[in-house]
Formats: sequence, structure tokens, C-alpha cells
Amino acid sequence: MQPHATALIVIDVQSDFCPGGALAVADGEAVVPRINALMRDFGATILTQDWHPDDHASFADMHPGTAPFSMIDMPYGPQVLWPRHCVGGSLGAAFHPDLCTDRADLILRKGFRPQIDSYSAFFENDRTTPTGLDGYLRARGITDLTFAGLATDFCVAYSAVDAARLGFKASVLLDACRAIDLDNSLQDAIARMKTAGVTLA
Ligand code: VGL
Ligand code: ZN
Repeated sequence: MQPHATALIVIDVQSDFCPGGALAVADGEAVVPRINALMRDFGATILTQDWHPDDHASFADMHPGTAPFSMIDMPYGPQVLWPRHCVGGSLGAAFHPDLCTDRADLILRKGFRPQIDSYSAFFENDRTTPTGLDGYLRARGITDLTFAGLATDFCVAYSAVDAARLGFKASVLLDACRAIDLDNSLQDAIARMKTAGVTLA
């Protein structure tokens, strides 16, 4: 494999997903030194950033009478309601302060449309609205993608499954990811990734 055809895709290593944040993933900040070290091994490094407007429909407080982590039916299908997190421009939406963002070629923001959530770095949760990442990678001739970051069972898994479906060679470095693990979501995500042909390392 030509090194220039490989990319490390770092998913949502943001303060709100780390201990002390609004949607903290247990041990989330542990991935930071590992990811920083990995960046030198790839032809490209791409960071994603969960980036929601103030009135985002995935926030439980936008739906009176609902609790965080309950489910709701959106026009595009079932959606988990989350605590308010990663509001664009807020401290919680910033990358973890120790993440080496200077090494990134591209920072891709997702989840900025008020009425639709976006777990995957490729498609929003309606599974059809593209983020533009597919075109960017193809235009650069990048074919092999390695994923790391937060959270394994949501944004990392959705991104890796979409990558494999789009024809990229996709792998996930599980020890450079941490999970939310809601109702068995980690086991489900691992099964979906395997079925899609994602390599789990
Ligand atoms: C994520 C829930 C809501 C993630 C983002 O990055 O996995 N999870 N927004
Ligand atoms: Zn989010």
C-alpha cells in the first residue's frame, strides 16, 4: 500500500466526550496519546468534530417530557436523545486540549443541520445526506482508512460501516477508541462492523 493512499480518521475526540464533558465516554481521554502517536504512520490525518446548533433535534431538552438516552421517532427513523453536547463554538465542542490538531489535513464538522443528527463522517442519520468526505478522499486518491476516537459504538462504528460500504478498505483500532455502551450498543456495533467487512484491530 502506498503510504499516501492511507488516512487516519479521528472521530470526535472532543471535550464533551471526555470525562467531565456533557456526554462523557468512560476513559475517553485515554485515546489521545495513542492517536497522537498514530498520526505519523498515515499519509493523511483527518479529524471530525461533532458540531451541533443550539436547537439541535438530538438534544433531549428540545423534546419536553423526554429524558436523555431515551428513543424518539424522527422523520428519518429512530433516534437516541442525548444530553445537550458539542454545541458549535462551545468549550465542550473543542478538541481535547492534548490532541495534536496541528497534524490534521482536514477538520470535518458534522451534525450542523438542526433537524438531523449525524453519527457517520460520511452520511447524516437519514443515511443519504452526504458530508462530502467521500468526495474529498477520492479526489486525494485515498483508499485505506483507519478509524479511531469516540465513541466506538456510535460515530466510529457508523463511519467505519459507511466507509466499507463506499468501497474503502476500512479498519478500526479498538484500543484507540472508547464506547458509550448503551443497551448493548457496543456488541451490536461490533457485529455490524464485522458484517460490513470492517477489520477490527
Ligand atoms: C456521538 C452521540 C451523539 C459520537 C455524537 O461521537 O459517538 N454520539 N453525538
Ligand atoms: Zn452529537
